[in-house]
Amino acid sequence: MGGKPGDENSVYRLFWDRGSANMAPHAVLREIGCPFELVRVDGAKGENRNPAYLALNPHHRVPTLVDGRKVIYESAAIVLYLCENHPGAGLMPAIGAPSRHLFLQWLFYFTNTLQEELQHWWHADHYLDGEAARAELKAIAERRMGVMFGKIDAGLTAAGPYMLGQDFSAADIFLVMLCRWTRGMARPATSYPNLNRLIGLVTARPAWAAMMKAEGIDWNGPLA
Ligand SMILES: N[C@@H](CCC(=O)N[C@@H](CS)C(=O)NCC(=O)O)C(=O)O
Repeated sequence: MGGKPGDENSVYRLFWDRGSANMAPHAVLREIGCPFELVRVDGAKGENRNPAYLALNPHHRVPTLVDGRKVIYESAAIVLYLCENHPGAGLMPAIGAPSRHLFLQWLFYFTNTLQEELQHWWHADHYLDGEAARAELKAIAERRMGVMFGKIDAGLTAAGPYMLGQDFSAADIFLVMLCRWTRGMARPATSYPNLNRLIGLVTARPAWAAMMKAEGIDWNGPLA
């Protein structure tokens, strides 16, 4: 363990910040059970804009995964990459498997639709000037997420308990990461019964619990 980026023999290094988009890749690494190192990038201290980090990820966001000479960012891409590298972990249906298309559908939906609304809610200041406009954007995002969660919950009634029915996958981990980010909303994801059941199943997994412990967070932690 302990190789540097660029060292072909190094283990995975996940650059992370507490409770951020690294949660899903982090939990996936723990599900896989492979060796990895965590490198904290404390956004509150501006460490995501340090030159060394910007050399890895010029977008100054977490997470970033370093795998030998390869550097990859975007949480859903990292999840997919890890699942592909470790097919034996069974976190993603194989190419040609009956539910492969649904895995891809949900992972992409979560990252480019639901996660985008969460960006509006958490970071309205990135989009608009003025408190009133930001409050309006947050309210619209929350309303739109309510519709999305309602549909996801209804789908889970018809075919749950996981997004792929009986089969747990990394898409569930990704969804539950996003669900935690709703904890400050009037109607958090936990208020949808089938979604809440899925959250319970995922958060009970040792890998999820270990990820939360390592990041020093709990489900209802402060909205920081
Ligand atoms: N689409 C990206 C979003 C990552 C993201 O927004 N990360 C936030 C923390 S959750 C961040 O690093 N923000 C710091 C910044 O934008 O400077 C992903 O899923 O990896």
